[in-house]
Amino acid sequence: MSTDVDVTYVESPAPGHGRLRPRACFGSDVPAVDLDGDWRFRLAAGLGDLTAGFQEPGFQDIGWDEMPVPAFWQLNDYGKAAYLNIDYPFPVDPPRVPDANPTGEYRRGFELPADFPLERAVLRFEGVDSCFAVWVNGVLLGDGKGSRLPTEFDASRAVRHGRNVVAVRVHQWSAGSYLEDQDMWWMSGIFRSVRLLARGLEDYFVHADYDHVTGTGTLSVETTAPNARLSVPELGLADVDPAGPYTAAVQPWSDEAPKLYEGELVVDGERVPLRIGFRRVLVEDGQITVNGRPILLRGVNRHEWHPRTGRTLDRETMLADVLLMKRHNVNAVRTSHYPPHPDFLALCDEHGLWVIDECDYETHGFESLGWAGNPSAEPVWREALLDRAARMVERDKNHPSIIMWSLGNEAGDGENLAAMAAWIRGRDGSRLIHYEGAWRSCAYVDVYSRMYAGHEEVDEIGRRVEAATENPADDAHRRAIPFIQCEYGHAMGNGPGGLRDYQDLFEKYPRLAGGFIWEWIDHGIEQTDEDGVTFYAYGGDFGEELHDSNFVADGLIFPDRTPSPGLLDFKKVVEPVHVTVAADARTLEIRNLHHSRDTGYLRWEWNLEAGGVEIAAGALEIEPVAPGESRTVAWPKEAVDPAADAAGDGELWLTVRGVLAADELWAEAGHEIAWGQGRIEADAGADAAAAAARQAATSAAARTPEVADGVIRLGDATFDAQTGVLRSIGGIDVEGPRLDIWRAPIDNEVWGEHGPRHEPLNSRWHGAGLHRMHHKTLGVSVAENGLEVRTRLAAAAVGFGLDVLYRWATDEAGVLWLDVVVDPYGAWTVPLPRLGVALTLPGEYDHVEWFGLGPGEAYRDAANGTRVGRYRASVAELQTPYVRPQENGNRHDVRWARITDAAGDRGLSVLGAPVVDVSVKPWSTRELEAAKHRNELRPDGRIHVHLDHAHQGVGSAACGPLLPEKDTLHAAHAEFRIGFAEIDGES
Ligand code: IPT
Repeated sequence: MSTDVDVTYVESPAPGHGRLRPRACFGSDVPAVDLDGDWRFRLAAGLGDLTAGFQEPGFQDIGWDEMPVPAFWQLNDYGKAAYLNIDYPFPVDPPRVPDANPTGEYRRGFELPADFPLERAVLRFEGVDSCFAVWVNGVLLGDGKGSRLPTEFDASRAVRHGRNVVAVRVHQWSAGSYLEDQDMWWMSGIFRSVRLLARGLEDYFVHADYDHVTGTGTLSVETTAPNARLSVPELGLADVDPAGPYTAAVQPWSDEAPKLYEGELVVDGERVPLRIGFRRVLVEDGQITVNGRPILLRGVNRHEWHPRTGRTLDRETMLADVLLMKRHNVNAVRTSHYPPHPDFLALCDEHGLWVIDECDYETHGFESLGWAGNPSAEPVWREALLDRAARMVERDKNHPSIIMWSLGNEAGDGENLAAMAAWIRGRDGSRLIHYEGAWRSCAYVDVYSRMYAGHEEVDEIGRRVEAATENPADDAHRRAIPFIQCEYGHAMGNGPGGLRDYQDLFEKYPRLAGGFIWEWIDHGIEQTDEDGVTFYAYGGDFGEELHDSNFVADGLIFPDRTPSPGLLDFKKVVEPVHVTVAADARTLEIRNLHHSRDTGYLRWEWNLEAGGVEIAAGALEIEPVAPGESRTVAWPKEAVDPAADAAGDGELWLTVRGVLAADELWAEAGHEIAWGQGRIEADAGADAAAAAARQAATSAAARTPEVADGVIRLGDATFDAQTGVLRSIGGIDVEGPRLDIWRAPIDNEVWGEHGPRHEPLNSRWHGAGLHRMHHKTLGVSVAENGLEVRTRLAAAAVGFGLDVLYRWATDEAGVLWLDVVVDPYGAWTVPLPRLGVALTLPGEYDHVEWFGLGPGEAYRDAANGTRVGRYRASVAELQTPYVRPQENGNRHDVRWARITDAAGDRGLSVLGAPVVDVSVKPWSTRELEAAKHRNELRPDGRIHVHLDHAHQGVGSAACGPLLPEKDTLHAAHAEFRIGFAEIDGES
């Protein structure tokens, strides 16, 4: 017990005590001592359990455990991470927090060399979650809050040469927690670096403007030191007064050409390196312009995440994010929902990404209270909020990549937000102000920002015909400013779908400046099961009292940073250069959507494939296309006039790819940026002849079924005479195919539209029994030209279902053709998850080769990242390991597939007529649906093959609009055909 300790700061709305005023984060050669590494640690259960005198240098911490800094204690054997999206994990009774307030007591010794200037000692914390107090050698320096913001204390009166002891008390919960209700794991500790440094130059502010009309840059560096000198060799500035202003012809900074001028400030012998980017950000004619040209944000929302270290990231991980973004045509990041580690911003400056830097502020849990008591509107919180805004702006103001300051996320509305905006405007007029929660009036923001608006609404906004706001003055302002979707395309699990439709709108209407996918990465926590198999934990896995399950896993990349199919889809959708391969005109159109880069950095390659086999390839010389321009060129002559015999080998496809001609900082030469594909139709006569031949082959059934011993034989296939279900094809034992309409529901179907307005599809489907349909055989009839099986498919307790007719016939080539005719009966009230047939094969047929879209999974509304070709993969490789198992791995528009053994010479051949969706799994839909984590899925010894006529789209309804009608699969009359043949290498 330690009643002598003053802990009133914990529940005080005040942002801290004893702190130095905020300033820029910058490197310098002042003496500094890195305090990262192992600290002594004890976790107290609450304020009643603190260790008296732990801050004293002589305190005996022998026997205390060790805790790494930077790190979260919940990821280092103390306490448990907890995931909640919107709700607070404690009673909403601000500023009070629970008695059970785990408090980390940290201690470490460090040496200060004899030449360290003690009078200038500053102790700097880059991030401590959520509240802390600091002592050096037993002297209290102060306390702080604002987890993702830096805090500095003057340590001069406490430090000495030789050995020192720093002690930090970190509280899991504090008044500050009310301001940090972001949708993420609650975790605590000193999670960013700690340093003791000698204060030198206090602060500087680079003003580097660019006039695109004259090509002139204007530089002025404000500093807190009157005697500071500036050098920027490339601009011919040597040892000059930083204030300037200096003008020079410069190359501007942009996401595409992130030109940085290296410079240096020198003050009293201290050297501070500068990286200067010249640019001008404005709203002009209702558009966001940079350097005089409109920008289109092809963005992602990025939380800081690593599956082992949480929001503690090393530079390598930050660089991995930047490189992955750049390589997938992402050009913008919103740092949802807090300022990231400062190194990330430096990487954005260097590699070129537009950044919305967001303040560490969210109070979403007040929404369920009707926003009563919301800190955004309560005077008692104003100081804390202004403090947060200032600490973000001061820390990050010298990064050219930042084009907007965001006040925070989901914090309702109120005077304090307007005050933050006003303060920021006064301090830095060179950037725009963003806050989505102000969308109803947009009174104090520069962009009209929304989240998850559906396509129709975005279209209305693009046309400036959206519904008016209450106040006419606000309405006039809002109608005049650009629009962004700060969140859209919720990337939870399988999906998002419908991105192309959004991008078409963004590219169509000048007012629409693009958007940011929610979100970049799944925040799964890496775990290993008893068998040593890795999986990712999500909400509820740590026994939380309240949690939001796997809503924390909704990124474009998996926790280990493997791109999900969603990222590949997005990469194609947001290509900065559109390549249209027009088959009718035999032309190629190159449309450059870049902000300022011409296409001269791309090398153009083409290839021609027949049935997925390359028959010609080459390079194309295309004159650079200026930004905003298009150019149409002729096809390569080999494609205009393909070899006469080529057409016989299947569909002819011309693929044209724009790849990096030379290495860039973020990718090597050859990296693909844009591509287009066009089918070369064989001449009409040949097509007609081929169609006629196919017709003749399938209608002229070569064989008549024979019935004997409870078995029907048709060619080399056998069927169960009772049920009419196929049992074998040649030597392959099969079960099915039978009609199948069920798929393991995806997250967008489990969660439905955010909020209570719609019952999620999954519960409607379960209510209708779609996951437990029964087959009823109505009749099996053998005719001269084949077999006909009539069945009904329906669930217990309901009066609706599907009439299914299977017609089997063989052709002269020995192909077994199945025609399926489906007719719904009764009153259907739900769409179908899928419509196709399912069968199983022996486990040895665990490889698939196909001709169709690939190489990755694709669904009707999320197929942009795939192209027509011939592909091969093992069944294991065909699975997409979503954090929560669900429908995945579909290959779309498949013309033919061969499901074979590893050698590829025995198995089943499947023919689309003309196409079929194919997914092949080592487990059943039932197992896939039941599994909560990927490690729970184990192959069951059979190969489960799904051949679908159609799938319901994937959409993004987990947090977004319902699936559009055009992507919905209704129960309706349908007919489709699939061919089967045995592949037997020996025959
Ligand atoms: C929106 C949040 O801003 C974001 O942090 C995240 O929670 C996302 O939803 C869902 O994953 S808020 C939502 C109520 C629209």
